[in-house]
Amino acid sequence: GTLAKKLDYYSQFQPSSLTIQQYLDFGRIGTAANSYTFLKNELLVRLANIMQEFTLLPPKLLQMPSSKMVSNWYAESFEDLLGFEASDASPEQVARFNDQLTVVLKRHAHVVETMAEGLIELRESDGVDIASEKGIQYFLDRFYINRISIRMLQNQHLVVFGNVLPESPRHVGCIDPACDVESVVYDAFENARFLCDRYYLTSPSMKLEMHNAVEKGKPISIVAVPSHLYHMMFELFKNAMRATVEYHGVDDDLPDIKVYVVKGNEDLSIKICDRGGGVSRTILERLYNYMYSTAPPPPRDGTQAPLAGYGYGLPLSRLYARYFLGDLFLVSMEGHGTDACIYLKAVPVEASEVLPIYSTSSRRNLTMGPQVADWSHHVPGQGNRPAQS
Ligand code: W6P
Repeated sequence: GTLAKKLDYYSQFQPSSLTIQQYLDFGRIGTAANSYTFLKNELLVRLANIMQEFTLLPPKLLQMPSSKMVSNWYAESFEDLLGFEASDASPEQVARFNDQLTVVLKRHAHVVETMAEGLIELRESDGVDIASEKGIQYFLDRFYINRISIRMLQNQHLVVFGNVLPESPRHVGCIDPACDVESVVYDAFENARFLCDRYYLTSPSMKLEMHNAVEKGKPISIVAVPSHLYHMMFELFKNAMRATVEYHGVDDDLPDIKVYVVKGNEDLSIKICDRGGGVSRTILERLYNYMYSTAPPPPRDGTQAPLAGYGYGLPLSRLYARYFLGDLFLVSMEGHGTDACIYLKAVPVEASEVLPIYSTSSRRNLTMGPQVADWSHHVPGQGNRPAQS
């Protein structure tokens, strides 16, 4: 029908990636009318690009009730926004648009949990082969970074031109032009520590070292979305604390979690080092895997949820880092401890959105069947397998 035609149309356009600087400039000197005109098109483009990929998921996953719900939310929102295609940028239309954005944000609030339900349903009904698992991993990374970007656009518009209040007078939308990294680190640490104390009745301390290599001796501030940085730090602290307490035991002295924050000319680097015994490389790989990390939600009956369940915390944190061309790595030494590193662009004109594009190559990545191995190695339990053609 017309929806499918519009999807085809809008998915032909590449999303326009913005830099943090552009978000900042637009929030300061842009007009509601311009923002509206850009957004009503850009949201349709970003929605269409990811909705096309959605249809390439394994059919078994698409049939799960939860996946269908998510897919329907996207279709509804796409249709809702199509309603503004031909509208002018009058104050009345802008106001109507803002109300619509609020509805869309709310509709998509629980997409992550609902998709996770879909994966559980799939695993319980059928089990997943390696090829599907790879495809699902590839899709979800793109799907969630697309979602982060769409919510960023909507929030930014609603804070600057709508009636959503900013976090502080300094904020431009959800961007803090002078984000104090030290206070975000402390905030995340204290909140993780609160959970750790409640669960284990003990918690490790933090030793924090800040080094501003650009303006020596000055506090470190960057242009950033503080909530994204907080999300990553909170997640990494919970994991580091859990590993530390479980490895050393609640009755022993706990080694500090060491944190280094360095601002260079190009990068802001953060390293969080725990001595929680580390993990093997096999397990490390699984920490980012949506399929492996999908556990049924913790009981809602008052029994305590574990401190860090390796839900989607790590893969999503890595996406928050990558979203503006940063990254997140874990380096572990099994038997000793783990270092978690976050890199963020320190220069706002270089922090550019990383957005998935629907294309022949994404189609290939999603629909490729199982590939024949082109490296030989021993697979435990399977002996030496006969060569395949
Ligand atoms: C661990 C496993 C982990 C994940 C993320 C951050 C820190 C740590 N420490 O042992």
